[in-house]
Order: sequence, then C-alpha cells, then structure tokens
Amino acid sequence: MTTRDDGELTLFSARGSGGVAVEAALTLAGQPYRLVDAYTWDKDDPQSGDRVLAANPMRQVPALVLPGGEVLTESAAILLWIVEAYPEARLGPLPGAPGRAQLLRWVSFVSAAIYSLYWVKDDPSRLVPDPAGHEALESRVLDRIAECWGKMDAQVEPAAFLLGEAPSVLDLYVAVVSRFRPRRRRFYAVAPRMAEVVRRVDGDPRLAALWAERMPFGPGWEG
Ligand SMILES: N[C@@H](CCC(=O)N[C@@H](CS)C(=O)NCC(=O)O)C(=O)O
Repeated sequence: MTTRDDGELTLFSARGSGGVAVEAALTLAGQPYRLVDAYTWDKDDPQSGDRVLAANPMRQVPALVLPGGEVLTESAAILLWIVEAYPEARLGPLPGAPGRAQLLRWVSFVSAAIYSLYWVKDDPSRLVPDPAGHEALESRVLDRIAECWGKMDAQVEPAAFLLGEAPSVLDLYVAVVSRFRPRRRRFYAVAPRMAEVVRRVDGDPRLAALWAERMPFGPGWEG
C-alpha cells in the first residue's frame, strides 16, 4: 500500500520532456508541486541540467522528491506511484483491479522499449564515436521507436482511452512520449488506434493550460 504524506512534492522536470507526463498526472490528481526545471539536454547551459543531480545521479528528468525526502526517479515508477498515492483521482487501476496487469505492462513497455532509446537518439556519440555513423543510427532508432508504437497499437484494446472509458497515467505517458521524434504524424500512421486516444488527451480541458505552458501545440508540432 502506497502511503502519502501531504507535504510538498518537488518535481524536477523540463518543458518538452517526459516529465510533462508526470506534471499532467499531478495536475489531474489536483496535487500541487514545486517545479524545478532542469534542461538536461541543453549543452549551452549545463548548469540547468545539473540541477537534477540533487535528486538523480543519472542526470535525467523526471525525478520526484517526496515530502519526507525520499526520491523517486524513472517516469514509469513515478506515474505508477501517483496512481496509488491519489486513488481518488482514478488515474489507473489499483493493485488487484481489472486492467492493472495491462497498466503495468504498457507503462513498462513505453519506458523500457521506447523512452530509453532517446539516451542514444539524442546523442549518438554516446555509442558511436564516429560522426559518420550518427545519421544512420538516429534513423534506425527512430524506425525502432515507430515499430514499437505499431506493435503496441496492435495489442492494446482501447475504449475511449487505453484502459477503458477514463484517462489513466498510461494515456498521459503515451500522449507525451509520442510527441518526441519521430513525432506525431508518424505515430498516427503506425498507431492509428492510439492516435484517437492521444488526441483525446491533447484536448482534455483540464490539461489545456499545462500543454500551453509546458508542451505547446506550436506550428509543425506534429512533425
Ligand atoms: N528512464 C528515464 C529516462 C528519462 C530521460 O531520458 N529523460 C530525458 C529528458 S526527456 C533526459 O533527462 N535526458 C538526459 C540524458 O539522458 O542525458 C525515465 O523514464 O525517467
């Protein structure tokens, strides 16, 4: 059983990052949080990204610091924690409830099969020292991401949302991560059933201010 202390949460995140899925979940839960932006990928401002080192030696956002000082890293773990910590928000099936296994399955899949690939996509020199190989590596990583979205789309059984008639953290996670490259236009093509779902999440009026501030639908946002 997840216990909750109603003191202040601190969330290390960044505009346009996977941390925005956590921001969306806390927004739907009606839970205020102190936000610390850390642009971990900004080579021109390394001090910005370094801020998250206070919570995550992996130098990645998101990281959530609970009121007692306990640290949660990993977007999947944070989103699943939110489901249990704010059960009244109904952001996903609780342990033992129907749909719980699929929540665990697909949140883990988005994290492990897709989100983790951005570590190399965003900086191919991490695995391939020769710049001559970077373009091909990036292109293959994007193909793999599209393939993973397609395989997921073929196996989920969405209603209005991926796990039923109400949005869950899984919908928020997919809506945010599918906005990374290869971006939404390709996502819609390979994952037509999830395309309907993410459009519903994009249009949720409770999230309109958050999207505008943290992940705007600017010109060309779909790719
Ligand atoms: N496994 C981590 C991945 C987080 C992640 O890749 N965050 C990106 C921002 S969207 C980041 O901070 N990247 C910087 C880096 O990997 O060096 C999670 O799911 O939270």
